[in-house]
Amino acid sequence: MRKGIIENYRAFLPVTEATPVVSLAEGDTPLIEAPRLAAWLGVGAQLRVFLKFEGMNPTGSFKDRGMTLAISKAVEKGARVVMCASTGNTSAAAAAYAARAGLACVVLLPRGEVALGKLSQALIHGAQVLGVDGGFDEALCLVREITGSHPVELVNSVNPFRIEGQKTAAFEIVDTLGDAPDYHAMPVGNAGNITAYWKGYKEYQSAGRATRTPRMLGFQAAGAAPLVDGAPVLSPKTIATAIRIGNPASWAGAIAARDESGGLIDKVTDEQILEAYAALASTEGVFAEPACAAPVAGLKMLAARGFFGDAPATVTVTLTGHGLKDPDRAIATAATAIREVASTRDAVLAALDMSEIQPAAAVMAL
Ligand code: AN7
Repeated sequence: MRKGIIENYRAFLPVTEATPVVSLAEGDTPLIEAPRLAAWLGVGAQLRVFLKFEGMNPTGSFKDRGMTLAISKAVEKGARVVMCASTGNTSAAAAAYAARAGLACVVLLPRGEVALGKLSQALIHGAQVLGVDGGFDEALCLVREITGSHPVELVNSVNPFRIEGQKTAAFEIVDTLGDAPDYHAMPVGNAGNITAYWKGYKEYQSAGRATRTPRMLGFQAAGAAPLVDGAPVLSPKTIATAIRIGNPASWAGAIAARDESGGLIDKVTDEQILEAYAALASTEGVFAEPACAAPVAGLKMLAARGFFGDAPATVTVTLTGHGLKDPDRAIATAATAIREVASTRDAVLAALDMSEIQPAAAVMAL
């Protein structure tokens, strides 16, 4: 039974008996082996690829892991109001967990740049939603300023409890595989999650639950790649709106994860992201939002460079959010579209491409 990440990993988290647990039974997400995607990546012969599908969390993204802890600790200290800036998923999680806890929630979003599903979540959970005339980085600045001078709890990942909760995804991967993978690939925006995974992998190794740690492979969108370019990006641009971030708050954490693990942080274009987004959905039936395709595209790029060599290895990929978050992008990207036909047998058959349809003889006989 899903009990939520605080109950599942209590010994590794900063909670006590006095902490009121606010949970929606997050975590325990599937780790799906993806052989058809591995073949598409060009590494099917030697790499086993596993997808950590974080879209299966209660609000459809990995943010729930950090939010259960951040909101539980906010309630423990007596907070009444929580606040965050967000490219969408953090606001959805904050609004949902605040509703569950009976707290008020305020979210600042970059106006016009948040995927429809995420906006609908913040609104239906009853948050006060403000669309600022600026990007995520400006919104986060405002939130830090306001929470610094008002009795309002900041629940962005600069709140250390968010990172603590998010590290449990690395624990789950090790618990499922029996040890850490050789490589772990993930998208990077504000860089809280790569910081959290690296912390989780290191802690599990120290606790004797894993014999090793993976090389961390982070991927940013080319138009929003400050960690790769080495300087903040003033006007970040990418169709992967979740990671349209120009000045990551956990910059140092991401660099430490990269360097301590012997990994890398690289960038992929929107074109590569969209190709990987469609490939993931069509080869494996896994629907993840565009940002999640950045590491998939990144693995393909590394494979083409011969990065993985010939030795057998295991790579896990975090798919951070569900594809249903951004239905507009799916419809715009899909190779097919809905077509209208009359409701007759002849019209339906005439409209279909029958070349791939080989009906069984018994069905034909009907
Ligand atoms: C699907 O919701 O920053 O590197 O405000 O929604 O930890 O920031 C979301 C980030 C990757 C990047 N994939 O994670 C927000 C927000 C998805 C995301 C990221 C986000 P971080």
